[in-house]
Amino acid sequence: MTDGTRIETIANTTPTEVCEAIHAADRIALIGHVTPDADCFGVIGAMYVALPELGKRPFAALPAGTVARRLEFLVDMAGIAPATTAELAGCDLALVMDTAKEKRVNVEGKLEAMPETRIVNIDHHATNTRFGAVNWVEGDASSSSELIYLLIRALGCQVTPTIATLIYAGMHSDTQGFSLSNTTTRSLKIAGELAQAGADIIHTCERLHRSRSRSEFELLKVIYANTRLSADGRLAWSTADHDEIRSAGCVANDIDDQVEIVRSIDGVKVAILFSEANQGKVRMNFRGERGVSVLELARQFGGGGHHAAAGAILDGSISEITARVIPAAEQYVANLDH
Ligand SMILES: [Mn+2]
Repeated sequence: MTDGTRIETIANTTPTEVCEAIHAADRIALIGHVTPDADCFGVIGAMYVALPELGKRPFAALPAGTVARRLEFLVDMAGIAPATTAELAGCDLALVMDTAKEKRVNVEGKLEAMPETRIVNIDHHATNTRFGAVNWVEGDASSSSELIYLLIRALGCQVTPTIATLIYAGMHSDTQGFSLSNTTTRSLKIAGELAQAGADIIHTCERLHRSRSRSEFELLKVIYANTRLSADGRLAWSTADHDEIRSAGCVANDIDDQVEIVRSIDGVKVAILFSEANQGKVRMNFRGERGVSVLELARQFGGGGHHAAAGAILDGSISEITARVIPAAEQYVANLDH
């Protein structure tokens, strides 16, 4: 190359303490968050496949009933056999990944169930509470999968086609196909390296985007039909109550990124999906569009997450919770200065 911008290789930001903790361990628990998404399965799956190369025994925490149908292919691809509570408690190290708070870990009995285990916390949520003995939090990483790619490289493990596919799935999903504001030069470069390593991008994208069940499709119809827009057009929200979710044939695990429907309207700065998969508990997915942060809004209701994508859960019915949250959200968008 003779002119133009110099192309730099990716700097590996993996802290040495993280590699040291893994090298020193024997039995390693792999833990993600409740209602696990593709980023969660990407990191658990990739480490599950990578660790045996270092002579380590991986144990994946995946309590029964927590895998969404749409994402089962990732668990199958990694060949994950979920660990028992006793196996998790017998681990000397746990990698808790993609999980902002201790109480969100997808483990029966939470971390109290494994009191002897050292915790390494690896995450990209800005609100991560740094609950580990070692904490690696990069709030501007596209995904936890992006960090796990760097970790696997730092550990000197091979990036097999299976590992590359799992990591690609996590990155693709958290960036909505490299279309959101968390898409960076680094994430695109890593995506290129994953393609080079043999990631099966076509199959992954087909599973993630073009493999909806009829039930999931029925739920989308409900969410489209229930979408509302504020008078100024800057706030959009939709709802799916317990009966609607059940009538569609869906369960809690099927609520994932349907808020994308709501945010897709031109001019919307804040989008919210209210869903009541578990009766009496309303989950809110907040999305900020066009540079707007929704983190403060989610925090008003005890939630957290990222600037552009956050969540919260409140007790009550959909009508009670929307009556509380919509006025606050309208106020929030009214105060935006752009
Ligand atoms: Mn994530």
